[in-house]
Amino acid sequence: MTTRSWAEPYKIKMVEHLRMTTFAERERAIAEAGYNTFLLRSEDVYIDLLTDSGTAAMSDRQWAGLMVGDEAYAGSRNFYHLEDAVRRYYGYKNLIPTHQGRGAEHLLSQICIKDGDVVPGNMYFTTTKLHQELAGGRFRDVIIDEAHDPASEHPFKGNVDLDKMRRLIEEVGAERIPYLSLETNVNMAGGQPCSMENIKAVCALCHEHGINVFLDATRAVENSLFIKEREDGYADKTVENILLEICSHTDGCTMSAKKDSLVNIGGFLALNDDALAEKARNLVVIYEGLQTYGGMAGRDMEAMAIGIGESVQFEHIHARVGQVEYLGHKLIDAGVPVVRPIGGHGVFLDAQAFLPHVPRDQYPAQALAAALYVDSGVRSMERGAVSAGRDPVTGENIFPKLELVRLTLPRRVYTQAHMDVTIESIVSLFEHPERICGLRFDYEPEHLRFFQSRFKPVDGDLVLRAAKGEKVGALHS
Ligand code: PLI
Repeated sequence: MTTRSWAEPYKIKMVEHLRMTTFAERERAIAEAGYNTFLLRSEDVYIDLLTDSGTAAMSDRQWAGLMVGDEAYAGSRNFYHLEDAVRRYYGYKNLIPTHQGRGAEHLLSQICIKDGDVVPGNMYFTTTKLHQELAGGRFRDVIIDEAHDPASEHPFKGNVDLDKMRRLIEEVGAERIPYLSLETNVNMAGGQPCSMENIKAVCALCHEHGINVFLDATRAVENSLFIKEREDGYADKTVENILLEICSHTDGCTMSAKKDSLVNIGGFLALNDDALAEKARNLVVIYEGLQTYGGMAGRDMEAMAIGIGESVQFEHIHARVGQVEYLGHKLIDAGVPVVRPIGGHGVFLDAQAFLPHVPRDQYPAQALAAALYVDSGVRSMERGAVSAGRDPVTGENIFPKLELVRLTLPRRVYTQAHMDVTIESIVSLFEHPERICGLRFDYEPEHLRFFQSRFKPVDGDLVLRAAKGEKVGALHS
């Protein structure tokens, strides 16, 4: 039997026009942006694969939900809809809404972490780690080694290494570990999932020692699909049930609803423990807003409640991850080095393998992201040494094993033709990598430097030199 194609379970009702730019315009734009794709104006971008955060297209039902926003300062009906949705799909008892994920991370870090504590996690995430450090904690990576190897085909590269966790408990004592931060579909590892078996085992180990486990549930729905597809015994379970099962092993979660939940803004902290939830409610009113809106408008909470319900539908999540896989497998077929297996929210180029002539301290991933933009107007993001920042104690640059460029797919936004244009641009760069030179810092802010840093090419004015006689950026130059 021949394999049949599948297509998206929606059709397009409204379009947003994109501005086409020339090669020369893009060269100028990236120079003005200090070779940092975060500093580009979105109007100068053709296909925006910077992030899947807050960039989803909402459904007609979500837009309709905006119209029933109850903008009362206290006790908005939309808060109760959201609370029902979180209880139904994630299973946690107490909901504390926040303006986005980092608001929830801030609250959790402040109520749980004491000076000198160690907070383990399955690889770091930028904002999560910074909030832990600002609360007096130190982050410790307990992910399996395979997660740091872009070529490893391990199906669950997000898994926690139980031995690393045991050794940490022995080394510092359980009383110095306020919680384990367990990320589903680990972003910095390439959108790699955890298995249910590992989630169960790591939660049992932590609970045995009185350590809480808080999920970073930002991409837990994508993780649930991978469990369904890859783990024995889950093929016949629904994504909805798998998500509930993941959460049932843990004590609460932080959530950036700007990803899985298909909204442009919003987040929450969810906690089973009433006393801890009370502490969080005391803080949310200081930093975010009243405990029934936490920085969101009533209409935003309604859109999120509806988006959560849509996010667990098999047809949706299958098409979402399927589009990422389409992009990834086409690049693999062309021999482009990418993180394997293809993750849930994006394709991650291995910049060290792509640009072997650019040394680590000339930030190959930053340079490759800039060059891709110049070539075709596709915006991607560095996820390597620039994102990792400096060691808070020594002040030295951290050089993580992974030096990646992330091509992140917004949900329900781009077509297969957009993917094909992206693939052609990357393949053309890969055919002549020597055209791309490294970068050096021109300005480096203190925190989360990847957002605002500025760079200069080490080799003259250009990050991407046209090969002699060849017209690069043929798409719209
Ligand atoms: O951007 P926020 O504040 O809503 O969420 C922070 C955040 C927490 N955890 C994880 C795993 C994230 O991926 C995350 C945000 N990610 C962004 C912005 C991204 O581009 O991946």
